[in-house]
Amino acid sequence: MSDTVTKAPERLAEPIRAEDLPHPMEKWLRMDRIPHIWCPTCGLGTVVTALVEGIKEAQIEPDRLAVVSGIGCTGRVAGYMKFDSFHTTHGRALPFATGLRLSNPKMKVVVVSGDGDIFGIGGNHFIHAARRNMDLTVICVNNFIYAMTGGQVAPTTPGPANTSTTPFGAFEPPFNLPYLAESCGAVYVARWTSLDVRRMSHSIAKALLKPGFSLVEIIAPCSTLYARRNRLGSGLDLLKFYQQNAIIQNGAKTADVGIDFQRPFIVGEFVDAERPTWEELMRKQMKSVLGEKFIPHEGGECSSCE
Ligand SMILES: Cc1ncc(C[n+]2csc(CCOP(=O)(O)OP(=O)(O)O)c2C)c(N)n1
Ligand code: SF4
Ligand SMILES: [Mg+2]
Repeated sequence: MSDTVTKAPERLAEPIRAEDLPHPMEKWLRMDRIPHIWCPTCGLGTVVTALVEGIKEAQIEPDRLAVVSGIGCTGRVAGYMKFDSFHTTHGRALPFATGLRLSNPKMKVVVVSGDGDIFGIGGNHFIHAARRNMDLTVICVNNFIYAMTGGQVAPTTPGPANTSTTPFGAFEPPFNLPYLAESCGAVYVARWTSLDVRRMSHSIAKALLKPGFSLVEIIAPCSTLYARRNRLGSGLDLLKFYQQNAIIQNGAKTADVGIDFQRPFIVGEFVDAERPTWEELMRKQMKSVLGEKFIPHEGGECSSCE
């Protein structure tokens, strides 16, 4: 018989508590604002993770990027992120972001907001920012509803979904957001679900590095209002639905990617085109008229560049 004695594993003096460990996203989040207000299984958490991963992948320094949001549950994203971040008024994230970008063309400006905010009251600003090919990235979290205010019908609600303002079922035709964006002139358009964290991150990185106007639409579960009102189960059940029903078709025609209620839908990278940006056109025009008298505004330096 062997005389080897198997030693019992040494016991740790103190158990490690999760709350004592640094949060892996600490560098990117305003930890003093955590815990966040979002419901369990809401899609917004993975969108924030994907945004951080996308910024890292694009190798953009934190002081070179600003995050702008409108209102609603999605509108809270800006407030949790440790960047120059702005929580603006309903529908006005895009004109605010435009002003920010033009005052400092060295900044990347990303707008993270909801379907109701950007395509309802803010729809006019969206179409003009895309038409101008303004150098902005829009991440629209599409949960098919005005969530924060109690689940009213949104411009994206597919019929016949039940909402608090359509208790007998929605019937207005919803926007197909990638089609709208491409028609108005966006140069990069992609759609993923909040389950596709890696694909979301890659698309966000591409969108951030692409000069001009880009839209990344994220289909995300609203467990508390959309799922509950429509008896679709939990946010987790909606994620399972996405897993089984999101069909990846990169390069699909945007006209074909409209979304019907609880039917299979298309995700992917749809548009990657070239067009002069607003800033390029403006500079060309001014130079052609003013010649050497035109001094382009280059934007300010950030603190780390000094
Ligand atoms: C001028 C104005 N009108 C109405 C509101 C109320 N309001 C706050 S959030 C919201 C809905 C936002 O929906 P969405 O953008 O889809 O965001 P979600 O909560 O779904 O993420 C509305 C109408 C407001 N804040 N300001
Ligand atoms: S109400 Fe809906 S969108 Fe808002 S935090 Fe809860 S699950 Fe998310
Ligand atoms: Mg919404």
